[in-house]
Order: sequence, then C-alpha cells, then structure tokens
Amino acid sequence: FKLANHIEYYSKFQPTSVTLKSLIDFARDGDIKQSYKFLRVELLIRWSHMRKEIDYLPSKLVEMPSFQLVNSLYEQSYSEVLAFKDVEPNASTLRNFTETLANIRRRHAEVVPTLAQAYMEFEKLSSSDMIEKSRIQYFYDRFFMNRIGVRTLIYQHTLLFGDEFPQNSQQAGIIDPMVDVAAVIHDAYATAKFLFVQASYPVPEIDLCSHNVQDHSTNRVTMVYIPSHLYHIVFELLKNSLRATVERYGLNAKSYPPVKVLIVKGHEDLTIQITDSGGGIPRSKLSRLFHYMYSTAPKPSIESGKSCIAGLGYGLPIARLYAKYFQGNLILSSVEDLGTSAYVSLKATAENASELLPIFNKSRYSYTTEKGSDWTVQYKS
Ligand code: W6P
Repeated sequence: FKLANHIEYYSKFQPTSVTLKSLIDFARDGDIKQSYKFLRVELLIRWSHMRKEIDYLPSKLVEMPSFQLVNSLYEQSYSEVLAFKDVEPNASTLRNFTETLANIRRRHAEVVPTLAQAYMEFEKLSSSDMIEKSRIQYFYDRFFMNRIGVRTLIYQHTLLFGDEFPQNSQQAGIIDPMVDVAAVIHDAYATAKFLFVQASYPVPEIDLCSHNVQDHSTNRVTMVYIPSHLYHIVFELLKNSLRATVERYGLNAKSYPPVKVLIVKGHEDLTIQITDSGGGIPRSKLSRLFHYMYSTAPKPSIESGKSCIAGLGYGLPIARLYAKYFQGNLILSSVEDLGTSAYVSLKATAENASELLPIFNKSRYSYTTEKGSDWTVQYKS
C-alpha cells in the first residue's frame, strides 16, 4: 500500500462538478448510502488532482514546516477516506464515515492561515522571482478552490446525515433556496460596523437598493445559494469600502459619503455592485489586491495596532474564489482619486450554478502547444 499509487490512480478520473440544483434535489430525496458511495471516491479524486500539482511548486516552499504540516493533514485525511474503499455501507460504516468527515472538516479548519504562513516564511528565506510568484498564485487559487468544494460536500453530508446538527426547516443542508440577499448584506454590514466601533473607527452608512428584473411585483431579491459564502464575499467587500472611505476622509470627518450597494436580479446574472468614494486605486495596483504574495506582507497603514481591521490576510482572493465557485465572478474597478466599485456576479438560477473545480493538467507546466483545460467546463443546458 502506497499513497502515491492511489493518487496516480484517482487523478486519472475527472472530478464531478455538482450544481446547486442537484445539491438541493439530493438533499430532498437522496440517501446516505448514495452519498457515501459518491463521496468516498469523489474526495479522493479531488485531493489527488491537487496532490499532483504540489510536485510542480518551488521545492523551497514545499519544504517549509507550515507547508509540510498542511501536507500531512491531507495525507491523514486521504488515508482515512481511502480506508472505506470496498467497505459495505452498513449502519456502523455509515456512522463511522460521517464521523470521519466531520473530523476532517475540523482538522482542516486552519489550512488557509497555515499556507499564508508558509508563503511568508518562504518569502523571507529566499525572495521568489516572478515565475515562482505566479506559480504559487496559480496553485493557491486552485488549492483553495478545491478546499471550498471539498468542504461544501463534506459539510453537506454531515448536515444531512449526521445527528449532531439540528436541521433548519427552510434550508436544504447548507443551501438556502431563498437567500434574502439584502438581509445578508445588512448582516455583514452590522458585523463590519461592530469591528470598526471596537477599533474606535467611525462607520460610514450604507445605502442599499435592489431590483428584481425577473419578478416585477417585488424588488426583494432572493436566490438559491450558500448563505455563508455570500456573507463572506460581501463582508470582505464592505469592510474594504468602509475602510477606504474612513482613510480617505480621516478619522474625524463631520460626515462620510455612504457606501452604495445595488442588487439586481436579472435572468442570467444576479449582480451586487458595491461602490465607495474611498479615493480609488490606480489601475496598475488593482490586481495585486488579489495576490497572495502582497496580502501576506505586513500592512504599513495608519491602522497598524488595530489588528481587527488591518491584516486582512487572504480575504479578497478567497472572496473571489467563493464567487467563482458556482460560476460567478468578482471584479474591482476603480476611478483613481474618486472611488472603487466591486461587482459580484452570481448565477441567477440554480441549474447554472455548477461547481468550478481545478483539474490537474500536466501541459500547464511544460512548454507545449498541447491544449486542454485545467478547470472543469460548464456545459450549457
Ligand atoms: C478600495 C480598495 C477596495 C478593495 C475591495 C473593495 C473595495 C475597495 N475600495 O479603496
């Protein structure tokens, strides 16, 4: 028994991308046995694809103790799931499996900050060149996307079939078929406001407006989504907009321009636009907001010492991954010296919201004209 052989074997299979629609349908009439049979293979496939990519990272990064720590967590979890290969799904097996998944989820809770640590240590040890930086950027985006997908499936299984979690009636596991988008934004704003008050920061208002193009009888916008994912995205954006506004106008301004939020549900896209008058960013500096490298650098701004607002870590790049996970996107667009708009686009329908998953593609790492995608592709229905 060698882990590398299993990784080789399972990486030959493509990951199965599921839609929010199919997740809801399965939550209604799927059973634990089906879920077991799907997950014990699917998790190994998804992890195998990521494990293959580690071989193409700068070895000095991989050798960092924090990186090795993460690697050992994955090896442990991989072996634990592999142990269910060929095991008949009787009641005790199923209970065991669900328990194993819950443990895996807890075990991997700190993977993101640990990999941030690894990057920082690596950078301190030997400053990376441009090629290394872009390889690491490529890998981190994919690794974290893989992690979002795996955690979504694992958590869904434990919510539907575990007994330690109470079941909310409206929700299908982690999916809410009727997320009130404005309510999530107000929640995220309230938390951001709380953090600012804690740090003795003034808090600009938000000015929220929503349109439902699909249903003209109401301007209330609801959607099928995972509320925690939406929360993460808008919380990160609001925090940035509020902070930029306060920094632009100073801590003691008489008033601050509000952060404007627009929600529009169209037929294909649900768009959330968040606009601040925080002075904007030159276009040349926009893309670095999504770089894992720049996000790890110590923040020299006026708020050092106010740790709860500063040191945002990987908030923005991860927020974009959450948006992309179900075929959405997050882009920033800035007017230098005026302000910034963030656009979050999400699929308006659950059938179109399919997981975007990284797939290992060797040709990405060699100079070749060979074509082939390194992400799952969405087929039009
Ligand atoms: C800024 C910088 C930023 C990042 C993300 C979202 C909004 C904003 N505003 O000035």
